[in-house]
Amino acid sequence: MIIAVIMAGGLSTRLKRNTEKTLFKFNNSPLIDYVTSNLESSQYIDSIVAAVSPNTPNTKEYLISNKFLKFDDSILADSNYYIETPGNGYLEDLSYLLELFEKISTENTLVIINADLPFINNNIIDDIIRQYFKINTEALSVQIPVEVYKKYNISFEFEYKGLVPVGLNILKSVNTIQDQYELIREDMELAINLNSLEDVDLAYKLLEDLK
Ligand SMILES: Nc1nc2c(ncn2[C@@H]2O[C@H](COP(=O)(O)OP(=O)(O)OP(=O)(O)O)[C@@H](O)[C@H]2O)c(=O)[nH]1
Ligand SMILES: [Mg+2]
Repeated sequence: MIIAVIMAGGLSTRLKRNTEKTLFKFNNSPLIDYVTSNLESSQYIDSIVAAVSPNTPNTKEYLISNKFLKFDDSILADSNYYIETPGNGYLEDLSYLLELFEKISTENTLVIINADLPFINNNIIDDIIRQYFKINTEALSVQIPVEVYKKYNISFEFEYKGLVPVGLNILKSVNTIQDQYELIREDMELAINLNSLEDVDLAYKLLEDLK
């Protein structure tokens, strides 16, 4: 199975708003809805699991009201689940998730994605999944040249050798160090992640430009 995992348990510190970033409304929709609906339109993704945490209680309630089921120890195709991770940090919670998925099966593929990518679309997601299976490594990390961020004035958290990881990774469902291929793409749709209110302003401008 190909399972999408939406990381949705962060602290939303940089947004400086009294709201969980996942529920922050951009262009009238909560951020998490963009990622969810594009994952639902993917031709490869079988199910979606949103990883909430004690930092995001309202996101959990929101997902429950949107018919996300509580994840236990099995997973059915065409279903959406939420799972409660400890909320100790992205990497810590990712490792927690890998351990949990490993217990279910070591044969699943996990598409780990951030919840703050309002410009993402299902064609990009499917294109990346196709490339992952073509390359045939255990893990894939999507990276965008820093020039793309600079061109659009988009903020980024981390740069290494001129590349910025976008928060879209594909992994096997095993909690071990996995051989990783770095997939370099130039889509501004993947680069636009909303961290601060400045990013939100910029995203509205880009939305106008795209019209
Ligand atoms: N489950 C889980 N998700 C996380 C955690 N940290 C970040 N995320 C999610 O990962 C995605 C990318 O994280 P960030 O953009 O840094 O969001 P954030 O951590 O809420 O915001 P900042 O506090 O400003 O860093 C977001 O969708 C977060 O909700 C965590 O510890 N656990
Ligand atoms: Mg963070």
